[in-house]
Amino acid sequence: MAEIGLVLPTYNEAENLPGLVDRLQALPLPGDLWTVVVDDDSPDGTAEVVRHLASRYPGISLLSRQGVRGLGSAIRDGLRSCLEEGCRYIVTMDADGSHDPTELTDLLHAATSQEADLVTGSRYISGGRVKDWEWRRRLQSRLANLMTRYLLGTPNESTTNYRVYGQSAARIVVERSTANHYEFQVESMLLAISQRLKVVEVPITFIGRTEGESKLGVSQVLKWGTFFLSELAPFHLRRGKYARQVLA
Ligand SMILES: Nc1nc2c(ncn2[C@@H]2O[C@H](COP(=O)(O)OP(=O)(O)OP(=O)(O)O)[C@@H](O)[C@H]2O)c(=O)[nH]1
Ligand SMILES: [Mg+2]
Repeated sequence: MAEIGLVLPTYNEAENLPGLVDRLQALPLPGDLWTVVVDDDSPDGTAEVVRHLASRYPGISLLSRQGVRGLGSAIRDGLRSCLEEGCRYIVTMDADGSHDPTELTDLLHAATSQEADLVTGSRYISGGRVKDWEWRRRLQSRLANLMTRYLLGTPNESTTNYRVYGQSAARIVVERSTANHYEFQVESMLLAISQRLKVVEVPITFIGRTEGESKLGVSQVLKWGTFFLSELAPFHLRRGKYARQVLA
């Protein structure tokens, strides 16, 4: 049984995936690694790249989905697969090289030594950084995180996909989350907080992508904004909403 599950959502990441997987496989990890790449029919042949990688390394599987179904739904399906596989810790990260694999050791260490239910990489605590991003993306990300922190009660960082889920956090998110796109990160964080799970932030250095194209377009930002507004209720009402989910 694999101790550590890894979810890599991909849409057109054929150029980025091999280098990332090579680096991940070379890491000294505290348990066996089982990787699931959740690919949405990428026209650039990402699925073929995954099959090739699976022939080189053990414990790599491909979850191939029809149509472009969104980052959030890809992560949810990946978390579900890892739970079915019996993974104790489940790592989620972007496949475009923005998340440095060498920092995974720090995230996993926090999950084990601090008994955290959810560890999130954080660009916005001491030691965290953003590299190679133009000022517009920096501002967009900073504002999004400040808004969710001060108006929804999340930690300093709630929008990154570089995380380690314990089994209870993964189960709650798989069972209760409904967000299919970029708003999934905030929704899953809110679910963890509402269940009083222990969330720990670990500083990371985020590196802007160098290959391939961003999928975060205007329509995704609008979806995120709509989700944010729907959550923007007085604190007691919001708690009421999540509390009802607990009782259901
Ligand atoms: N399966 C799947 N993966 C997706 C989808 N949208 C994005 N991804 C993947 O999710 C990760 C994050 O997406 P990015 O496009 O890098 O989004 P971002 O990091 O906010 O923006 P950039 O770094 O500027 O590109 C990458 O590994 C993408 O390939 C989707 O609809 N389905
Ligand atoms: Mg990216």
